[in-house]
Amino acid sequence: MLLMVEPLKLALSKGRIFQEILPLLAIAGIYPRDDPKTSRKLVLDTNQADLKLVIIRAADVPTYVEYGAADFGVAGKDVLLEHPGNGLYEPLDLRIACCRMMVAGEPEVTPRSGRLRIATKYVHSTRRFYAERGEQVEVIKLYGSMELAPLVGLADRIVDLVDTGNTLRANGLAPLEHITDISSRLVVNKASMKMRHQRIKEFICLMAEAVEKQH
Ligand code: PRT
Ligand code: MG
Repeated sequence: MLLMVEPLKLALSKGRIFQEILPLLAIAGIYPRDDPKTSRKLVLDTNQADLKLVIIRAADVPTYVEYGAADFGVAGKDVLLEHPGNGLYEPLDLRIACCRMMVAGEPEVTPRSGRLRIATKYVHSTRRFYAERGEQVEVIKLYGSMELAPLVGLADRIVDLVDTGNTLRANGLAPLEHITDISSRLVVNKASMKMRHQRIKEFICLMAEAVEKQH
């Protein structure tokens, strides 16, 4: 009798993480059968019968993996820092989708006196950064377009991800302080790691080799 094993599910976001993981997967001999840019499918088959890709929002990856809806996933460190707790293993830095988390603002403007107001999607990282410096700030949660906040007087500063710096420059903002370097990490569900140890270990090793080959 053939024993059917559930395929492993790897959670990925479309966009830059999907684009940048493709070459690593290819080095590991893994090829998706569909492209999420052109397909509306959220579960993609690969050339390996026991591996499927599930396509979800970047910020949802840790949740899917923590609850075991995906066995493992790829998430930016920025996203993981906003998802505290120890519900996940983080065995590998994939060194893709790299950027920096930074404080930015209008270069010539001295902020109002009193508490600095910081607009960001990264509330947890921002609070921690200023708390470590013993500085009292007011953090305003936004879901996107942070660059607008200083221009319309919503905030004195923003905390955002910076790659080329073009987005800041285009809005008359400049990077002011470096908080941390960001790259994407492989995260693994704790139960899956135990139950499907052999197969997941093998995948982690293949990906680790691929990361080395790419650098
Ligand atoms: O799908 P959705 O838009 O909701 O999710 P998402 O925006 O988080 O996805 P995506 O694909 O944009 O980002 C996924 C991951 O890529 C992030 O979680 C980061 O870990 C990583 N990454 C790397 C970046 C950048 N570089 C980056 N530059 N994510 C976002 N940006 C944005 C940044 O927020 C700013 O708006 O790009 C702009 C700055 O880029 P430069 O080149 O102009 O400096
Ligand atoms: Mg985006």
